[in-house]
Amino acid sequence: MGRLIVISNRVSPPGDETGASVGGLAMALSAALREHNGVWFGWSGRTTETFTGQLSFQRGGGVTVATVDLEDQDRQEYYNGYANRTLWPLFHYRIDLSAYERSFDEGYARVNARFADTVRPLVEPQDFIWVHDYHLIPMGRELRRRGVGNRIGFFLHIPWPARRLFTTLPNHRELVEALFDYDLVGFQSEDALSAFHDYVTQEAGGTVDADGQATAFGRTIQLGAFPIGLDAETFMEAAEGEVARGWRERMQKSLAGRRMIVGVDRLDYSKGLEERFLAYEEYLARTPAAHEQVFLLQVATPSRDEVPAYQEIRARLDGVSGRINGAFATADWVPIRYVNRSYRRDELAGIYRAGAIGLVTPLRDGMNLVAKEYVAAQDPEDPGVLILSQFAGAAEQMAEALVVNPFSREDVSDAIRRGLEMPRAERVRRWEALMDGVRTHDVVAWRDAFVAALLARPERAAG
Ligand code: GDG
Repeated sequence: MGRLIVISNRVSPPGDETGASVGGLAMALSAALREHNGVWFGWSGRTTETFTGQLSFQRGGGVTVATVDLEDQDRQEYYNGYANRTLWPLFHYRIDLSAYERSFDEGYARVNARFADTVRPLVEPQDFIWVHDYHLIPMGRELRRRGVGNRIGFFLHIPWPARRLFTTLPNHRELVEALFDYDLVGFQSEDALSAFHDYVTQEAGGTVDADGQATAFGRTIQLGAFPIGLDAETFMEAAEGEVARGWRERMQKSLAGRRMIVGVDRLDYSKGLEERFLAYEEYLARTPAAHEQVFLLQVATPSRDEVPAYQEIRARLDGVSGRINGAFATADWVPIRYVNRSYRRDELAGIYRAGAIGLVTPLRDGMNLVAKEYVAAQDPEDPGVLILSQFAGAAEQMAEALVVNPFSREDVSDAIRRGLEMPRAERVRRWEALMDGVRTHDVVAWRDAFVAALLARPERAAG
């Protein structure tokens, strides 16, 4: 079998096991590549005045990482523009935030073509290629144009929007047509998959058969749902390590007998942080007995801060958390500890473990790995309770969580009360079922399922 070539916007340097880089994608992919003698290609994160297409290589841990620098204009139009100001909000149902500017389209097309030019010489006949996420939807088409006949799969880490929303995108048809240049297109959830089916059959005039083969634009491809999992083994090892233990003890001390609700997210409007704060406020308003007995620790790691909507959500959260703290705090109790910094993965494991509740309430999320990490970090004898949004892909797999509607303050407030009162036997029973799923459907199972489905596709004649 040939090598696995992974192409994604950003890559993690080899040996980055502490998880200095934030984002589920990075953590999942380094685990997936370790076993496949893989090459991982992407943007270095750096920009230069003019594009040179010069590759830099780093090797380590059985993985070769190849990166290329982009131009400043690429960063603005492709990364901050089309990827994060057009597609990200649209795919997370925020058409109010989605910007449709032609310069963004051009930047997106340009960078996909540049990536394809740069990666093309690395591709050998036996290799198979796995492209990741919304930044690189046209990559398959660009590679085909350059004569790549190898098997190419695409995986979307974020939701696929409902058809009526998706058609607000001016070039929606072109984007979907480009997906038909892959051999396999994978989604996180059945929900995302069925939204895509809907587009194919209702908008593109195509068909999808019972095995998930879709035909449209004169081509047939395989579709499937491949829910991403945690690098469970490594994460659990980290959770048992010294650093995690140190943080657990440090958190225990700082609880001072109080119970902690914990949230950990990239600071992103899709994560429902403002709604979460307001639901917690509702809980405090309805539950005077909880005052001084409970607090919410929200770690919100700053992200994409060159994009205006991210500056706005950050300012709003400062305002809302400050207002709630002002209204409820006492001389020795602050109801929300709101922290804008990042922690190492093993530190996070210790923090999760100290939380009586893991509060994971995105308004839309492809999967959400934090929900799985919270579960994996719990004490089997005395686990905490996961509260999970029905709009996270993870909800399809984690029915034993307290599943809530994140738009309803009352619903979330009720779940907080229920979680804090839940008897140990019920907590253990729910946790065991959740943990079983986290272990079975881990990142290795995800990779294996995707790769097997890709390799099952017939080979094309070389271009
Ligand atoms: C996208 C999709 C999908 C957070 N703060 C810190 C930190 N994190 C880590 C978490 C977790 C990851 O970042 C976040 O992953 P999520 O899955 O929750 O969300 P996205 O970043 O939006 O990821 C998502 C995912 O891709 C994978 O397909 O699940 O739906 O949106 O691992 O722990 N990590 C560290 N310090 C922090 O402060 N080290």
